[in-house]
Amino acid sequence: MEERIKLIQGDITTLQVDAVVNAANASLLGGGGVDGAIHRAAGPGLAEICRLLGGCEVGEAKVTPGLHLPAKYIIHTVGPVWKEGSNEEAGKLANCYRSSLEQARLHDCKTLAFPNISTGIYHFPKQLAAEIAVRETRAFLASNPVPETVTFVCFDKVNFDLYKALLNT
Ligand code: AR6
Repeated sequence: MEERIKLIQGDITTLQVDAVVNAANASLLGGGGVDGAIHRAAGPGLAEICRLLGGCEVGEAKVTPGLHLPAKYIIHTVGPVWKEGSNEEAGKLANCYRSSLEQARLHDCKTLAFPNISTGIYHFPKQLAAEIAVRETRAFLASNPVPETVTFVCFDKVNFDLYKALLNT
């Protein structure tokens, strides 16, 4: 595998990295899935901070402190809801990865971890989502020294095996 890309199966809230990415919704006020897990682990102060951010557009990313997480920052991005591909979902998901990587760079986050954005409650097809995540991350790392390493954190075995194949591990 490329030295700067890592793959693990597990819970993103436990990672000791400079920033974890949250698969949020446009309100940024919390929800289920990884968003719920991150809010629970970070503590109630996270919702208070998020309330001041005024939401977030699909494909964009906003940064908060990690609060009680081991991670220093949380980069909240909003993935697209899958609607049979008719709504430019692929381009919007690519924007999530690019925006999050750019926020990590701007905050000098040397280590960054991504969940599999949009592949849970938002039903984006896992294979296509993994291809977009790996392609956008490789492209960004090829032209930027920070982040130094990106970890894809897969919660489920299906996603883990898809990433494993794409990353040739
Ligand atoms: N660590 C890492 N990955 C996780 C964790 C965890 N603790 N928990 C779930 N996943 P989802 P979405 C995986 O549904 O599809 C929320 O309500 C999960 O297995 O969390 O982008 C938001 O507020 C899946 O592979 O996010 C939005 O309303 C991936 O994280 C909506 O869900 C993403 O699944 C966003 O939906």
